[in-house]
Formats: sequence, structure tokens, C-alpha cells
Amino acid sequence: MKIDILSLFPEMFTAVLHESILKRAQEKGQVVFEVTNFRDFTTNKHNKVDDYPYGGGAGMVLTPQPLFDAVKAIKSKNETTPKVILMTPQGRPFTQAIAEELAQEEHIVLVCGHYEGFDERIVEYLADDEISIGDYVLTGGELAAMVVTDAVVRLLDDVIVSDSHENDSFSMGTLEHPHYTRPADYEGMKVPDVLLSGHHKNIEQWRREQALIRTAKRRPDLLVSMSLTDNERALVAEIISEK
Ligand code: 6GU
Repeated sequence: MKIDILSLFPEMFTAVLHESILKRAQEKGQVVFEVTNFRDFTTNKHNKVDDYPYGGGAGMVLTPQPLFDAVKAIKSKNETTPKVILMTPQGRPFTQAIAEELAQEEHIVLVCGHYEGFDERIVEYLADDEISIGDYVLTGGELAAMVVTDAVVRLLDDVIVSDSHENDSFSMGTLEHPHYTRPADYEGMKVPDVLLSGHHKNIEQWRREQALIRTAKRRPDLLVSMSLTDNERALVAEIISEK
């Protein structure tokens, strides 16, 4: 997979893309990152990327020219047709399902805005998609692009042990069950007996129940779109009535 990032602050990405799992994914050849400063594409004398909003008002707006030209340069350099995604609080809310969808793409371009926002012609004619990482406002799209990059790259083949994302929170529709490791008794704080029993069927059932209990307590909104057995539905009803 190729991930292009367009940003006015490319140095912000150095640490994140060159450490840990994202670094390893690149070394393994599962992903290629390219971070480009779109200020380099300005055609005006002072390399200005923004301007005052027509109609007046506070804040500056990113002008179309540098971003259209930067995306054009990416497209002419690559055989693939990338999906162009604007990072903006106006976008569709990012979820694990969207991460899974993007992990299927061969090439994406994440466009990081700053200031008051993008000229609407960028939104309308340049972008294929707009993504937000949550209902709060960041100073720019960089941190959001890092979040999306991290969530997508860890799903690519051979980036992390493959079993470990089947049980991820949200992939199953629920939060994850609790995890324990040695020792079985840490200063009187004990691991649940069932996990030490070696009885795989009981362990599976306990984990499923624990995942449901957590989800019902912390994120009941996630349960709405899940298919549950009659027993699971009864368990969830019980937890919700206890609350
Ligand atoms: Cl993608 N960008 C900015 N600037 N703020 C955000 C965001 C994105 N997602 C949530 N807040």
C-alpha cells in the first residue's frame, strides 16, 4: 500500500512513521509513506497557501491551487489512482470499519488542513472522501492523519500477528474481554479461576460474557447493531437493568 500525506508541517510525521510497528511495516515492504509539503507547490511569490474568506469573517482558508497541483503531481508520479481523503472535523466519523475499508485500497492521499478550513472547491472537486477522528477540534489534520495511518497500517498483511486483530475491540462489535498474565496471584490480586482451568470452552464463554458486560456498561450504543443469542440478550438486559 502507498500512503501519501500532504501537510504544511511534514516534520510532525517523522517520529510516528519511523518507530515501532509503522517502521517495521515499511521495512517489510507492506507500506510506502511519502510526506510532502504542499507549500512547495505554490505558484505565488510569497508561497502563500491561504487567503481571507470571501464574504468576510474570521480565519484563513486554504486556497485551491497548491493542493490541486500537489495531488496532480502525486497522480502523475504513480500508476495507481489514489483515493484522496481530506482530514477535517466535517468528515465522516472514523471507525474500525472505515480503517478496514481503507486497508483494502492500493493508494490513499491524506490531506491535512490548517487554519479555518479548505476552500469548498477542494472538498467538491479534489477530494473523494472526508474523515474526522472525533467531535473535537484540532489545530490541524496532522494528528488525525497519524491516527488513521496507524489504524490502517496495522491491518495490512503480516504487519502484526494475524490472529490478534480478529479479537480487537470493535472488529467483533464489542469492546475486548479483560486480559491477564502471570503471576496468577499478584499480592493477593487474583486471576479469575476459569482462565487457569485449561477448559477452552468455558474460557471462550467467559470471555464472550465479559466482553458483553463491558460493552453494556461502557458502550451500550455498540450493542444496538449487534446480533446476539437469546442468552446474550438476557445477560445484556440484566446488566443494563442493574446499572
Ligand atoms: Cl480530521 N482535523 C481537525 N483539524 N480537527 C479534527 C479532526 C480532523 N478530527 C477531529 N477533529
